Amino acid sequence: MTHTTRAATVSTSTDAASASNAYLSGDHAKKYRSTAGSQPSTDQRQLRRCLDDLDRDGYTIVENVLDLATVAEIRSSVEPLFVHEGGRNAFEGYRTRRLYSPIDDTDVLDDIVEHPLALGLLDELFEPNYLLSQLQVIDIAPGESAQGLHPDDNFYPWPRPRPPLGAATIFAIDDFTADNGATVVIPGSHRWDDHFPTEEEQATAIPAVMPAGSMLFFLGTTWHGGGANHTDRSRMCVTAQYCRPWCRPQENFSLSVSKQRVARSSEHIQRLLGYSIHPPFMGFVRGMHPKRLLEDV
Ligand SMILES: O=C(O)CCC(=O)C(=O)O
Repeated sequence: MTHTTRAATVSTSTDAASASNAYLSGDHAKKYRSTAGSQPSTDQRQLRRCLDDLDRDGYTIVENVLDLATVAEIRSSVEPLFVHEGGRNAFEGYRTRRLYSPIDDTDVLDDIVEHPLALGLLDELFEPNYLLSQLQVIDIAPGESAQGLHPDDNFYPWPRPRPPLGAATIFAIDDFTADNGATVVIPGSHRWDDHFPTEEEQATAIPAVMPAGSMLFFLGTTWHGGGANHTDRSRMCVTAQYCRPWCRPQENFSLSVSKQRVARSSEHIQRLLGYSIHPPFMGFVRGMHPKRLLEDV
C-alpha cells in the first residue's frame, strides 16, 4: 500500500514536470506558427565543415557566397545612404563610415540577413527564433587604424568561458586583404575566460583575407576587430549580428523599422526582427502574437 502510494506520487510529479517542460518549449501560437528553420536548406557538407571550424577556431570563412553583380548592387544602393564621414570615437573609427540599421531604407541587404548558410549555422548554434541583433554597413577609409579587439557578446554580463550568446556575419563588399582593413580574428579565443588578451595573444590575430562576395562568420565569444587600412582605397562590408531568442538585441528594431517595411518582408526577416514568439510567450504584444500587428498594414 505504502509502495503504491509512493509510486503514484512520483508518477504525478513526473507528469507535472513533463507537462511543464512541454509548455515551456512548445509553440502555443494558434494563428501564427513559428517559421524557424524553414529557409531553403544548404549544402550539408559545407555546413558541417563550417561548424567544425567554429568549434575549433571560433570563426569560419566561406568564399564567393554572393555573386559580383549582387555585390555591386549592394554597393550602389548603400553608398547614397551614408550620412557621416567618420565615427564618434576610436571604437567606431574616426575614418570609418557606418550605416546603422539600413534595413528600413533598403531591401538590398535582405539576402544577407537571411542568407541560408548563415541561418543554417545559427539553427545549429542557437535555439529556434533567434533574433537579428544589429545590421551595419562598415566602410573603413584609407589611414584608419586598427580597431580595439573585442568579442561581440561581452555586453551580456555572463562570465566566460561560456557558450556564445550571439554570432555575426561579415560579408566582404570589397576584397579583404591584409593591408586594407580586413577584419582580424584570434583563432581559438572563443574558449577564453574573461581576461583581456595579452600582447602575445593579440599578436596571434590573423586577417580574414577573402574576395568580395565572401562571408566571415564568427561566434559572439571570438575576439576580433576591424583592421588598419594602409591602402589608398576604402574597404566596405555588411555585418549582420544575431542573438539567442532570450537575449536583448542591440538595435531596437521594433522602434527603428516601420511596420510597413516589416509587412513586406519575408517570413525570416519578420521573425528575425522580433515578429516572433520564443516559447512559451516571449515577444508577445498584449498577450498575442506580434504578427497580428501586421494584419492591418
Ligand atoms: O569592420 C570590421 O571588420 C569589424 C568591425 C567590428 O568588429 C565592430 O565594429 O564591432
